[in-house]
Amino acid sequence: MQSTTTLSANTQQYIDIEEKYGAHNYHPLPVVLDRGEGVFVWDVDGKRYYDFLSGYSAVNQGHCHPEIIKALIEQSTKLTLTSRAFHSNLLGQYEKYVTSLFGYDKVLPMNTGVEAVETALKLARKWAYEVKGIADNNAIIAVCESNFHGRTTGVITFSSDPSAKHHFGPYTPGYVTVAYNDLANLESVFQNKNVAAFLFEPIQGEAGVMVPDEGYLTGIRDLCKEYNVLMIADEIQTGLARTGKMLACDHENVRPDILILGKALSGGVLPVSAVLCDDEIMMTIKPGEHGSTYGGNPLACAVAIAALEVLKNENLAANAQEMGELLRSEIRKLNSPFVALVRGKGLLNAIVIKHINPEAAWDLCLTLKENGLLAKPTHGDKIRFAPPLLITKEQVMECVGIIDKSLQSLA
Ligand code: IF1
Repeated sequence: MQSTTTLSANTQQYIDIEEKYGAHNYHPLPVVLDRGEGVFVWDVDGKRYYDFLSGYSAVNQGHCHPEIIKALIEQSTKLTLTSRAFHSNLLGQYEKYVTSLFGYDKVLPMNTGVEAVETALKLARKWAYEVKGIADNNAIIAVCESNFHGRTTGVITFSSDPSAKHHFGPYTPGYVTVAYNDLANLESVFQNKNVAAFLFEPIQGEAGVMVPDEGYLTGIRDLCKEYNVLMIADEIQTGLARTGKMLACDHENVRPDILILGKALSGGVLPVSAVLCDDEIMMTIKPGEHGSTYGGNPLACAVAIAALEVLKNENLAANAQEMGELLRSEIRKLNSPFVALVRGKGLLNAIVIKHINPEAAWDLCLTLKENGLLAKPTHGDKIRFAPPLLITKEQVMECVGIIDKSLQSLA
């Protein structure tokens, strides 16, 4: 898999120590970073790169955004954790802020993305039994083929990726898989009265940035309403300005019943996730029935408010929309024989590499790295291009130059 890059002894020593003492659950690009600012990261030898992964879309606001870091530093000297056994002066303030921003009655704060997904699934089941009237233990949640919602034993149950679930069984019952971007299939599954909810990604990230047809989100909304099924949008990756709107669902002016946020909710500073919904759903969970030690901690609240303010104040959704269009059209203009297609929305994009060498996408990423741009291949032939949302036009053009030069050396 490793191809011909020579690494400095300095870089190699960091990689070696990870290799020796860390679990081998990742296969990173051979670059060791020690600093980030805006759209840039620097390696331990001082070389600067454009970051085209943005911490898997957690760093939408750019690395070490001064406003977010200021909130982090100020709050960290005052109070970081109370647990939910006590109140804090920031939790209510954050809850009011985030619910009014997204237009829901209530929020349930968690930490990582997958915890918020698990929270949404638990809410959907409670609602199914206590509001919809499904017989206990009979609720079914519909999910999509090729979904990615995280790594817990519960969530991998309904993954269709063998590497995510092989030998991690036994799996959990209560899920049915539908084809993505297929409303007819969804409606046929909704004939089962025990279907309580439909969990989906407005654009499938891990699957390779699969953008559904226009009208898919509206169609989901209509079907969920018609069949009394909760519409659960996992906007952990697509939300928070990444696709050119505050939420990807905003592209079709659709409001999910349950909204899941994570990643950029903290601008990449610490794990902060959230589930938003109205009282009819949220109030089914009573004290003691769900929670997390760190969920809603005051440090996270301060950081999340700052991170959301940056998205709004810097108009990052509009910039993502504009820069995304520029990036896709400029890459298409390169007319590279090795780029089968470019797809995406806003700054959530992927190219599909077409080459006789099955390692070409990996090799291209190594060349991009040499030329000063970091991106990571997935599923062999796809490369995600998702820079921080504050990237400028000049920077996009410079990156297209790097991509052009790197594609040419692929030959
Ligand atoms: C990894 C991809 C991105 C997510 C959606 C929930 C979660 C994620 C839509 C869970 C997480 C990650 C995790 C990361 C790889 C990554 C990813 F390649 F898998 F698709 F972002 F592009 N819902 N996505 O995308 O959130 O618990 O991780 O906070 O290495 O697993 P988490």
